[in-house]
Amino acid sequence: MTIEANFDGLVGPSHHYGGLGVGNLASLGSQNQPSHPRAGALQGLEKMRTVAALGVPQFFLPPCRRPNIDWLRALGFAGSDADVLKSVADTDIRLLSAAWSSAFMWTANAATVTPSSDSADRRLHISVANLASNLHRQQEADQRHEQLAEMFSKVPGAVVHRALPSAYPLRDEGAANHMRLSGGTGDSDGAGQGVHVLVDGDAVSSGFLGRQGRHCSAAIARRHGLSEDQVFLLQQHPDAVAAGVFHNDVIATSHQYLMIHHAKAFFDAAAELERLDQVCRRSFGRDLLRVVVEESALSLKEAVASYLFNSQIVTNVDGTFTIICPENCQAVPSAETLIQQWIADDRNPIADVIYLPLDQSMANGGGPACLRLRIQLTTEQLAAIPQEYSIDDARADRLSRWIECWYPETLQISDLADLGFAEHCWAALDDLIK
Ligand code: SUG
Repeated sequence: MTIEANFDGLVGPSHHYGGLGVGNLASLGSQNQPSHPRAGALQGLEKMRTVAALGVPQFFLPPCRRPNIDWLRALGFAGSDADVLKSVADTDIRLLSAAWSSAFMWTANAATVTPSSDSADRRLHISVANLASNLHRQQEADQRHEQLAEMFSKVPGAVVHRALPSAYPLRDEGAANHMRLSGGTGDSDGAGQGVHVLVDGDAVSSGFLGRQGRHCSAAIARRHGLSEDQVFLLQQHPDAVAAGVFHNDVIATSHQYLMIHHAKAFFDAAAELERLDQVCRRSFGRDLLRVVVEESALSLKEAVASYLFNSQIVTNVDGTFTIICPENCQAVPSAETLIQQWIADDRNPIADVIYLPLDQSMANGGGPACLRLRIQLTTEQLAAIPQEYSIDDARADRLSRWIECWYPETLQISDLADLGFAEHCWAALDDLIK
């Protein structure tokens, strides 16, 4: 029996809008706007509560330590901590923003996962992402490895791999470019193995390349012991990348045997998608329900504006699915129409929709699915995750009090030069992890 658990990143106290996300239109559009860290963290927590209330195991990952003064020192800034902050603020505001980044909150980018049921050695493989495309995100890899290695240290069969070398052809954005398809929750440790789709951005011939390299996809599949016929290496459509689709999870989604993707999600993939349908049928003894959304039903522009594909799909206790959508979907009529069509369609397991306000994350290009990493675990593995990271009402209440106590209501980039605020953020983390 395999159970899907969700691991969400807590939004950090220095959540702000630095305009740093490569190819990410929302991030670029919000640059230098005041942010609301307290509201952002409470919105993320509310999503965790919602998922837990549906009966899905929910965990949180604590924020990374920011500002990252060591990183700034490695870039040549010297003196006391106050000197370092002042000179970076005077020299390059983007570096200051990067050192304070709260982008670790989007844990879909933290790692790629292969459950024990799918790997040749029957181990649970977790590969931390190098996030090499972005100045502000590459710093996450080491701290994330430490965090996940500790969290999974007692989990039977788990191996947490270090990030791939930080080279551009190996750029890796984790599960945001990975879809694991399976026959259903209960059957993946038996006959039916998961089928894995890894999507890279190497098909773009000029300008900005997508954030995942094909070499990365192939390396992850090898390292995780996936057999060739279980793996599909697809490419993002260049038109989608140009329209602001900086990760596959902005244009495609999947949960178990349901895969929903835009007609322009993949480049030159008709034959591979046909093979995918056949391999899934063979692997899990049922058809993959592949729903293709045509441009006439939802344009690429509307897909990016609504973030419909970044909705989070979870299994309800009765086996039906709930789709958790960002409120933006309600403002885009064609997205709303599609959601209602899926719910009304008897073949589609989506039975319900929940809309969540996530405007603080959304303004930086992060929807519900960006905020979580899915890990499929056996019951034995699930029981070995330290309980202090598990979300139930009591823990959510405690986290909510911690956020109210430590997080500023409003933050401007100019506040990031202040050593007092840096010390406040470090103390907040010490208070959480003590
Ligand atoms: O990497 N935004 C993130 C959003 C990540 C969304 N994740 C998924 N689609 N899975 C990014 O672009 C903005 C930070 C800033 O501009 O301050 C940022 O990093």
